[in-house]
Amino acid sequence: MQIRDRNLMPVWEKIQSGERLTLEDGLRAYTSGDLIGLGAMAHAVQKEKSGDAVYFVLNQKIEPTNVCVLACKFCDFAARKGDPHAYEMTVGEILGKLTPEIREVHITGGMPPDWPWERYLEIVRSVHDRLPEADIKAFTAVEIDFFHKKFRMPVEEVLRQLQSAGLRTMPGGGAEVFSERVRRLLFNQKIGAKTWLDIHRTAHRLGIPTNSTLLYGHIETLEERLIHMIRLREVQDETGGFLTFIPLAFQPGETGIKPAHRFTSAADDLRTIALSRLMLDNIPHIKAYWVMLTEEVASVALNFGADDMDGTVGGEKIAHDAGAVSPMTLAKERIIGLIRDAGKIPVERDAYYNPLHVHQERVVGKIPYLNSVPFYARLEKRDFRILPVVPRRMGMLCALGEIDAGPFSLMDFLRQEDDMELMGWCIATRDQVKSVMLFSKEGWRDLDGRTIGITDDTATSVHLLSVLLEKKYGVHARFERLHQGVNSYDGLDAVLLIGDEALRRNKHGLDGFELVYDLAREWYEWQKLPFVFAVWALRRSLPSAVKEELSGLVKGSLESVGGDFVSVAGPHGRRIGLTDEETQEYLSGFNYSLGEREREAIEVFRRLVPAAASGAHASPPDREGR
Ligand code: V47
Repeated sequence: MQIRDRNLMPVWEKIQSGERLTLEDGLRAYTSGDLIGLGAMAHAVQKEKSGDAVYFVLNQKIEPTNVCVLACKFCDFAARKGDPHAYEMTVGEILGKLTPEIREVHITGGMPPDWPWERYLEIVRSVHDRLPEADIKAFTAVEIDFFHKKFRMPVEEVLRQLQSAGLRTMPGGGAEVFSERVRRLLFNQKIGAKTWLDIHRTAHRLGIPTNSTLLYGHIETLEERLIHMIRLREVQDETGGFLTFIPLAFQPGETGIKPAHRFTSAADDLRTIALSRLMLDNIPHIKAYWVMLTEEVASVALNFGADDMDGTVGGEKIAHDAGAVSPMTLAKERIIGLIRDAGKIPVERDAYYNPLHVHQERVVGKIPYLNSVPFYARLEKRDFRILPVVPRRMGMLCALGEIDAGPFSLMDFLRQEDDMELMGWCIATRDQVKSVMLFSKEGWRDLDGRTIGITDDTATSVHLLSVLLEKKYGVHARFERLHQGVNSYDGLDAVLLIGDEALRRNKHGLDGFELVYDLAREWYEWQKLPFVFAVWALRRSLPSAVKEELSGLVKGSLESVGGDFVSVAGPHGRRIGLTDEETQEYLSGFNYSLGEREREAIEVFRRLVPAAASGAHASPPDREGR
């Protein structure tokens, strides 16, 4: 790590020890002359979260109208009704912009004085009907507040109706800068920080994940930028519903704000990306929005903390009306090229950041939980590209031939046994696991007929739960997929959580769910066997030299760790709130080598779970969800 500025060292030490950065830390980093050192710190954090992946989506922007009742000083997009450049699109014109490959439709625009509520619902419904596979990311908190006031409906009702029409996520626009001073000077008719944050909280509660933004590079101070980030971080602690943070570089445009007629400098853009990654430790992704940054700066930003390029962004107007010099749309191949040039893996995603396609060879999957860290101690420095991805997605990508090796969830391995071979390592428990937990309001036998929220992240744990319920306790419960990306457990009698989230909740509890069951312990008490959650496997068709190299690296990783788990996994543990002793104890509870007892346990599980025995591509036993 190249850090030349000594002032940055205390900040780096805090990051390594899993401590949060304060406003003072942020200011120290922002004002450091060591841009490269700052970037290296942010890049290290980015790699920890996203490995080598950089995400993009095939998306289309729809701005149904530029007619707007507000007159924000920084906005060159808005028009008054009757202005020569004012436009209002019909539903037919909107649908005409959609092409079949699009996976995300981003709808936002002006707020006209005379559109009825039904017109908005019709837009969302029609887009959803035309492209049911695409996720609709629509309406900023400013627009939601406008609907709430104009149509006299509670915010919750506005969101529920849009959700029923097909809205999946919300964009992060309209946040501007959470500073009363700036608001009064630049956008005094717009909602303030509290309303913006409350609307996002409400969306998260309803199972609508959202994005977040900061408009920087005009009259705001560095302190105001950092306070903005800290306020987002606080809400994220409560809800977990923000998917990404997008620093929007101000485009000066025609009407421009007096003190800022210039574009932001590349150095300021990169610093802001790096600071976003460092301050927002709980927001999974940072977006380098090439439309406002330019392609060149966005590409460099992929080594300064950003792991997301937005997408092809067909039809953007807001930034281009304000003088953005970037192209109107980027071809998919161009985005893939930019990401590769930055030394990263291009990963095509949906609006929830689920990976859909990986445009790279020799990719090794990484389960992004604490219990997998020891496998990667030696792997990260070699030629294999690492893609952190939840177990179920790893299985799906493997089935598409887009991941070559990794610790596969047991169910996924069993379904793909013909193409994959075992490598001799696994993630197996001895008796308890601590990170595959059922949080319940009722005891096991009282769960009959009740509703259990299940994670979409893994099939194995869901099948284990199902076997325990039906075959150990003789009860039948209804499974409902948890909303993706947000912690919302309304209306559920029990919740199955896995990975770091389960570990954290195991330590601190989950409000309202008093009973806590460890599924591996339940299995052990019943079968007197370990439980194998995942097995390392690689594609049979790989050249044997590649297979040997990879096996050697995994073996070397485990050997280098020995039993000293804190040396490699301490920082990860601290970041999720575990002491070093707790991390050591947790990881010592696993057996990483696939022995006789583990193989026997796999066979017992296979016999108990019909979907595993048949090798069929059955889905987990859920009834709802996407
Ligand atoms: O809220 C307006 C900003 C935002 C200018 O959620 C300007 O994935 C720069 O939020 N210069 C809308 N910015 C765009 C937005 C967005 C973009 C891409 C992805 C996502 C997402 C969200 O644009 C507005 C405002 O903050 N804006 N005028 C300007 N002259």
